[in-house]
Order: sequence, then structure tokens, then C-alpha cells
Amino acid sequence: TLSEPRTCSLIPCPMTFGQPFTGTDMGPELLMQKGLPSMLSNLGWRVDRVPEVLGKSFGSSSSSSPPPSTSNAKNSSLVGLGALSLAKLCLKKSSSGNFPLTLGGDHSISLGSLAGVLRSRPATGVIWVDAHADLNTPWISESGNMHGMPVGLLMEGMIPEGKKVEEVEGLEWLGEGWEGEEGWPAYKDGEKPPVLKPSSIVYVGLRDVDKEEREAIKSLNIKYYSMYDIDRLGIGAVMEKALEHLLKDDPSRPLHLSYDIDAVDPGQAPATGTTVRGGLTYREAHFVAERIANSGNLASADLVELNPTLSDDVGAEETVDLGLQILTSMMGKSII
Ligand code: 5AB
Ligand code: MN
Ligand code: MN
Ligand code: MN
Repeated sequence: TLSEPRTCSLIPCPMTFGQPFTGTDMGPELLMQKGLPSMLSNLGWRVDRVPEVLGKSFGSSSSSSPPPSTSNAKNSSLVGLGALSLAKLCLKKSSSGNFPLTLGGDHSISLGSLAGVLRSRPATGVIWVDAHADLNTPWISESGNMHGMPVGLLMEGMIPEGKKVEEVEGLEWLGEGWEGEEGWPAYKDGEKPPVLKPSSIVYVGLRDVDKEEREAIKSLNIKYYSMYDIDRLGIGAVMEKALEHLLKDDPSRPLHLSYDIDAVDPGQAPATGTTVRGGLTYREAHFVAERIANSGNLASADLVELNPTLSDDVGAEETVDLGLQILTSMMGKSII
């Protein structure tokens, strides 16, 4: 019941291979050092601290650069392996009723967190707070960077005719032919690999969308509230509409919030890899998290793309602090 303390599984996932910069691996440690676990306990959560998903030596094999990819998905074997490890954890933790809270790392990890929660809670609805749509696939991406693909790789209708997601090196575990391994079993008895319906996601904060992504958003009729819509309607109305879209048919539906710090204006959040001007204000950034927390439906979340090496020290500190505040807001901190 609601009066019992709930358990938050805090999952540090310092992935960097989904994009070109180092430094994205420092996010989880900084957030933990600045006291995230005790902040969550103070909010009434029982905190289950999970050891780092990828480990210190992840990807730093004998050679200095990762193995070349066979498709237009850079570092796909490492990104895929990291995502699978996270998917296993999110599957396990969500199956036992916990709230998996993943600390990135670049946004490619959300392929794993989403796949994991979708497998245990297939009805999950997703709120994607980001300047970008992350709806690319190896077949349409211009950059080949996998932090631009976590939604596209899971979205029904995004894989071109004759192609299969499991043909991408590292993503075999997302295909029906997967034989299964400890923690991520084979898909049996009619179970399909995790997939996201276009009607099960809402974007908030978009302002830099690639041509093919834009066409897909239109043709799949994906709900979005861009910065234009936020300016026009105000963030309050936008969040009401976003929640209404996801909850109208099932008011008790679990929600997953994937929060890319680059959704926030670079004036407030300069320490990230793909800044785009004209983003969420400081208050809008908080309100999004507060309103979702208030719905009572939030069941899992990610905070991604902090990179303290990409701004001066003051900017890095401010961005990490903002990340921490957004996290506590989404986990139930209210102003009064
Ligand atoms: B992020 C771009 N669409 O695919 C691409 O930061 C940017 O996780 C992706 O939202 C940005 O490379 C990915 C141009
Ligand atoms: Mn982004
Ligand atoms: Mn993103
Ligand atoms: Mn980014």
C-alpha cells in the first residue's frame, strides 16, 4: 500500500560508447558523491544500492578503441552489452516491485532500462524529456551514434522492411531467436521481445529533430510537445495533456520517465554533449519532474547525458546540482 516505504533501486550506469565523448561516465559517481542516496531516504524511499552496471574495466580491453561495428551503429557490441546488463537489472528489480532509477551515462543505456521494464511491465508508458527524439535506427541515422537510437530501436514500425534489430551486432538479445541466458531468458510461450507502441510515448522539450525522425513522428502519429508547444500552451497545460494521453485508458498504468539533461536550456545545463539553445527553464525543468511524480504512476526512470568535462568547473557543478534536483523532484520532493 501507499503508506509502506517503497524501494528505489539506484543503478549507476556510466556508459560512454553511445556518443563520441569521454566524461559521460562521471555522472553516476558525482551524483552519488553529492548525496543522492541520503536525499532519497529523506524523501521516504528505501534505497537499494546496486553496484555499478558496467564495472570500471568495461570496454577498456587490450586495445584503446572499441572493435569496429559492422553496421551504422558505432560501438554497437559494447553499447548492446551494456544495455543488456542494465536490461537484466531493470527486469529483476521491477519484477520484485522496486523502482529502478538509472543514472547515466549516455542515453543509449535507455535501450536497456526500457527493455527491462517493458519486459516485466509491458503496459508501461514513456515520457521522453529531451531536446532530441532519439528515434534513429542504424538504417536512418546520419551520425551512427547510438545515444540517438534508444527509442527507435524499440519502437514498433521503425525497423525497415527486411531488416531486423537483432542483426545489429550486440543487439541479438532483442530478437525472437534469442536463446536466453542468466537474467535475460529466451522469449517463450508467445512472449515477444520488448517493443514500444507509438501511442505509448510522449516527447517533451523537442527542438532538434532529424529529417527522418520528423517523418516517423508524423507517420506513426507519436505525441510530442516541442519547445514551440511549451511556449504556446505553457508547461502546465503541456504536462496535463502528456499525462492524459498516456493515462486516459488506464489510470493506473506504470510510467517510465527518461530525462535527458540536454532538454534543459544550456544556460542552466551546459555540461552535456549535445547542447541546443532554447530549452526548458530552470523551473520548467523541475515542474516536468514534479508533475510526473505527482501523478503517482511513475515506476521507473533514467537521468542521462551529464558530462562534467564539457564545460568550465562552475558549469559542471551547476549541471550536476540541477541533475540532483531533478532527480529528487521526480522522486517526490515537493516545494512545500
Ligand atoms: B541524445 C542526433 N539526432 O542522432 C543523432 O543526446 C543527435 O541522447 C542525437 O538525445 C542526440 O546523432 C542524442 C543528431
Ligand atoms: Mn538529447
Ligand atoms: Mn537523449
Ligand atoms: Mn546528448
